[in-house]
This record gives sequence, structure tokens and C-alpha cells, in this order.
Amino acid sequence: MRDLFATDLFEAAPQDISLGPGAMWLAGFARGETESLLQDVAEIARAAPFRHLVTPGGWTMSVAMTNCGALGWVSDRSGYRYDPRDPGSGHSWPAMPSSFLDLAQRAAARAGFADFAPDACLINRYVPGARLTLHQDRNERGLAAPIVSVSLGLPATFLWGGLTRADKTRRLRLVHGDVVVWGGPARMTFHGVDTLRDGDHPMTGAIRYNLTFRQAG
Ligand code: MD3
Ligand code: FE
Repeated sequence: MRDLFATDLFEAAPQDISLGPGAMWLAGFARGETESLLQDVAEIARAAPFRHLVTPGGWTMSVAMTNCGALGWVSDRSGYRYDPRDPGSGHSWPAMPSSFLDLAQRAAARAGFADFAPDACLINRYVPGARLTLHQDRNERGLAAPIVSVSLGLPATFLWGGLTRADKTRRLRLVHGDVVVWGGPARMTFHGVDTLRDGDHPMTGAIRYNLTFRQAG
């Protein structure tokens, strides 16, 4: 009886906020794990340093990126793609820590996506002034799988539009420990991150990290 009641509370948690079909905001879902997540990010960055990639159009991105897992998202003058190697070093990306995989799978399951098997985790690093312009994520092979996003450090304003670039955007404040799961009908939504504002986070200083887990291959 008590277990049933606990389960009901868990599933109806007020911090699980539906953003519409296929999109679920799990506010604070990773709050208890942020210290170890940040340690893992630091270790990954020692093996595969953050870099400012160049877009196919020749612009250097204000967001710095690295990856872990079998595949990593990269960009250069020839286009966007998933690559099993870090172009900066020629080496494979660091393995995805089991703590990352476990968190991503728990979040996906909670949002209704069973059997999420991410093979790529893109790690974005924002400093004040950095932003990510409106885009769709369309380089992944399996568009049936969701994307799971974990925010760490300084808060950011996430821009969430519609299925065309011209659609009106909603603004969501994502904070340290928030997780968002996007799949199904929300998977091809245009989205971006507004210019990061200055701040000082107790665990990251003037930095925001975002982890996105993808089933890319
Ligand atoms: C909605 N990163 O790396 S994560 C990206 O905060 C990216 O760094 C942002 O967009 C960040 O591509 C936002 C949230 C996110 C990721 C993928 C989505 C939202 C999405 C795909 C479809 C719809
Ligand atoms: Fe994206």
C-alpha cells in the first residue's frame, strides 16, 4: 500500500512539466548528481579538450564543444556530422561514463521513452556572451529516439520554437540540474539558447554546461 502510494507521488511529481506532445521538462532531476557529473565532464575534457568548431558557413561557434561516447557531433567547413574520432586529436572520443548513461536512461524512461540507448553525448560549454542560434538537430540516424538534455552551472534562457524557423519561440529558464527530454512529435522542433548572461555559479563559476544525449548511429 505504501509502495503504491509512493509510486503515485513519484509519477505525478510536480516538477515533471509537460511542454507539449513529446517534450517533458524534469526540473531538478539531476540535482543530486551534479558534482559527479561535473567531475566526469572535467575528466572527459582532459582527454578531449573543448573546442570552438567552425560552421560550414565559416563562422566560429561561441559555444565550445566536446563529446563522449562512440560518436561525437562535429562541424567544419565540409558540414555537420557524427564522427567516431575527435578531429582535434585523431583519437576516439572518451567512453561515455556509466553514470551519464544511467542518468539519460532514467530521464528518458520517466518521460515515456523506454530503451533509450544513446551512443553520443555532446557537451556544450557556454561563457557569458555565448549563444546557440535557432536550429534543428537532424544529423542523427534514429529520429525515433529522444534527445535528453542536462543543464549544469549558470542558468540559461532556452528558446523553443515550432517546426518551421519562422514559428514563434517560447522562452524557458533552464537551471543547474534540470533535465529536458524531447522526442516523438517534438523531435524536430527548432530550438536555441539565448546569449548567456554573466553570473557566478557556486560549482562552475561563470560557465554553463549542457549535456545532450543522442542516439546518433
Ligand atoms: C528540442 N543544445 O547541442 S539542449 C544542441 O542547451 C543544443 O546547449 C542546447 O540544442 C543547449 O544541439 C539545448 C535541448 C535540446 C536539444 C535537442 C533538441 C532541445 C531539443 C532537439 C529537438 C527539440
Ligand atoms: Fe540542438
